[in-house]
Amino acid sequence: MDRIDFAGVDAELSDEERAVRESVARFVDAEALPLISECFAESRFPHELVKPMAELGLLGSSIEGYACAGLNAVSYGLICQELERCDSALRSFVSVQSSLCMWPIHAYGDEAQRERWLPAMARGEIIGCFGLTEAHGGSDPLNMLTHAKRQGGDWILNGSKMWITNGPIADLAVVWALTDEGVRGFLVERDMPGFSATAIERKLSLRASATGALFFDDVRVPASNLLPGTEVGLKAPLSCLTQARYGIAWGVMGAARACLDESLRYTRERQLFGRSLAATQAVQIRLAEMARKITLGEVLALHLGRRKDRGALRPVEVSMAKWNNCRSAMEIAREARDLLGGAGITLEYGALRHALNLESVITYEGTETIHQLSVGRELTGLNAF
Ligand code: TGC
Ligand code: FAD
Repeated sequence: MDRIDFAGVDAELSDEERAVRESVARFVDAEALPLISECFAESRFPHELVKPMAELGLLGSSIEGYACAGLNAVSYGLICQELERCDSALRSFVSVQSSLCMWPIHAYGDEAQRERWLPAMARGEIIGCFGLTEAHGGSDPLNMLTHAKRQGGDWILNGSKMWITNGPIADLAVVWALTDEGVRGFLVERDMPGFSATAIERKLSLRASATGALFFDDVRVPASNLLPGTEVGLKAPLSCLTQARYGIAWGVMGAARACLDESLRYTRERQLFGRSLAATQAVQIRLAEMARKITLGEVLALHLGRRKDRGALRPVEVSMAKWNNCRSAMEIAREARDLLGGAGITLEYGALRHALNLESVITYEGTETIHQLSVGRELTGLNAF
């Protein structure tokens, strides 16, 4: 079969959504997949892909105006899925740029901030990062130490952020800091005195993504760089996370698809005990299990996308999908690695690279436990955090 589709997901897409998916798929096959193993091996972010991604309209794709594509939520999900079919690092880059930087500037920024940043970010000329997590515990962001104090019309920012995707390559950081009024969002520019970023080296996961730490040492941030529309508190950063987590629910199904496709190719060709490995009952059951998880995950992602486009999506639904789809993708990637035998431990195949990446994906944007506890809170009405 051409494209695995046991629930008729393809037929539920509009022509425009299918066209978006096909154009991203062509880019991934022609330009991204040929680079990715080397980037992973060398721990290098493929910077040369930023411009082509921007030209395809993949940055801030859900935003109307400001040189953005104005696509719907399902199209954004399909973009994430195709990019993560290549590597979680590419989807991470787009998640952060689109959902965690451009989205809050659009939702909570003033018109001058939107005009200044969004078109340049859509063109890939400005790269953004999102600083919420701190070294002493990311699951509980309200526990943050980074703070901003008013001085005249400006703000003086001190503290640090850890595990920041795009941190070492970003021109702009959306930084969440404690103020006397509560948590607020600031736009911190790379060349502001006192701001620095370092790369986190020797990662075993997301090696093709640039991850770093951000440091703020008496950084003077003008009032014009405060996001004025944010309500004070965690609500604004959590609402950004809802956007990105939704994209992850789609994205990881791309990694899972890549693993199933590779397993199918390999087990069909591999001859053991006088027949193709794929002709054994045990292997077919394992492949069918992988297809079952992808089918359920994609149906859930599509359903959420339609609800998002209607404005009906609730954060707890996104928690359920992020948890379910990351767990399924991780199980599929590990299963695929095993089906490849010894060959599965090399970079000639994608399964272990995806499995290693998914260790980060199941942790960032709220660990699996955090999403389970959000679902538990909805079920019981009791807050266990
Ligand atoms: P809680 O009481 O739940 O909520 C406070 C207020 O916020 C509202 N809210 C949300 N609004 C929009 N979207 C959401 N997802 C929301 N979740 C909550 C909520 O309604 C409430 O509003 P109000 O009016 O009632 O005050 O807040 P809490 O402090 O109890 O939150 C607990 C918890 C654990 C859920 C939260 O702290 C959390 O999500 N922790 C995990 C942190 C996290 O996910 N960090 C991610 C950092 S960024 C990242 O990892 C990027 S990686 C990207 C990549 O490379 O792809
Ligand atoms: P902790 O919060 O210390 O959690 C440790 C363990 O405790 C986990 O298993 C967790 O599930 C568990 N746990 C926590 N609370 C409870 C509880 N109440 N009950 C039971 N178990 C619990 N952050 C950003 O702000 N921006 C980024 O761009 C970004 N990019 C990232 C990229 C990568 C590659 C990685 C790995 C992380 C990134 N993060 C980013 C940080 C990420 O969001 C955090 O790692 C994540 O939120 C978890 O925080 P932590 O690592 O401090 O783990």
